[in-house]
Amino acid sequence: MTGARLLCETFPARLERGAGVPAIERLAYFAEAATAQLEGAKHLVLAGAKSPVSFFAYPGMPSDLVPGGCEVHVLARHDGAAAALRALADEVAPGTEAAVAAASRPELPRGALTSASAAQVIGALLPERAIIVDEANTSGLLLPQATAGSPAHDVLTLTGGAIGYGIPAATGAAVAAPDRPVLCLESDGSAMYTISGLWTQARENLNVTTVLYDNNAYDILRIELQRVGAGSTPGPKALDLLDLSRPAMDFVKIAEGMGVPARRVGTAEEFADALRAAFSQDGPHLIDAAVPSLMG
Ligand SMILES: Cc1ncc(C[n+]2csc(CCOP(=O)(O)OP(=O)(O)O)c2C)c(N)n1
Repeated sequence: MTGARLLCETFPARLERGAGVPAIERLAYFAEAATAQLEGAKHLVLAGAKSPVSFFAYPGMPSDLVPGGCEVHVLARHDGAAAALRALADEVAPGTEAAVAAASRPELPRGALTSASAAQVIGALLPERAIIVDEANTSGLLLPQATAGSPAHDVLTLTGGAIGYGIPAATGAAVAAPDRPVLCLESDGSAMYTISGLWTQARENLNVTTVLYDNNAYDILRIELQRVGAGSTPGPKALDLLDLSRPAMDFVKIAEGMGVPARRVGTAEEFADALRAAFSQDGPHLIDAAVPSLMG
């Protein structure tokens, strides 16, 4: 199948990936990046996916991400998508297997904890057969590269835009797969929607490690506010709406108050220590990861 590429939606419900698994590119969240990924495509074959549109509508930019002149073909709706793809592959490239990702892990970084160094630590330490629930939002942008060659794992993401999915989904995953480590990557604003799920994790002694990306902000909304062209310098009222530091939330106390052991980390080394410890002990843990906002 010369020139064919496998892409999945930006927010797939579940994606298997990692060493030994066919490497499937995720369509990028930001419209410009997604447009670059799709540039030059002559045919877009949809199997269980809808034709891609950008998450936000930006003035003067098309929301439809299909490049001009590209023909869209609906191969299958959700049901039967895998079988339809297999049949298509057998038809156009019989006997060919998809290339799989090679095993490789990032070096453990040192120094300040940022979303980039946190991603490297996760890629370096991810256990076998982990289930990652990804609601890291802006703090998770570099995660796909850092974990591409980690041991095979599943990634669960929210499929729409309603935040607060991460803690309950991780709780459910741990109930459904008690023999697998669950890593919940959760940003502070989203965590607050469903934080009570931590209590369920403690009560049921579930193997969930929550990394709480504590950037004190609704950071993606700060970024999108700039990108939609709502003014290059938003006023103090607009900025205050997107600030989570007044008062600052103490996620260590919140977690401990619900029976989940917790620790705050501010360097890559401390984060690696805390992650190792959490993976090696039964039951839920929360790591309050102090990371800077991407907006500075
Ligand atoms: C249920 C619901 N309420 C509100 C929103 C609007 N919203 C979109 S992103 C976001 C903030 C996300 O902030 P956070 O989880 O801290 O992640 P960050 O952007 O800082 O990485 C909000 C409030 C939403 N998508 N869903």
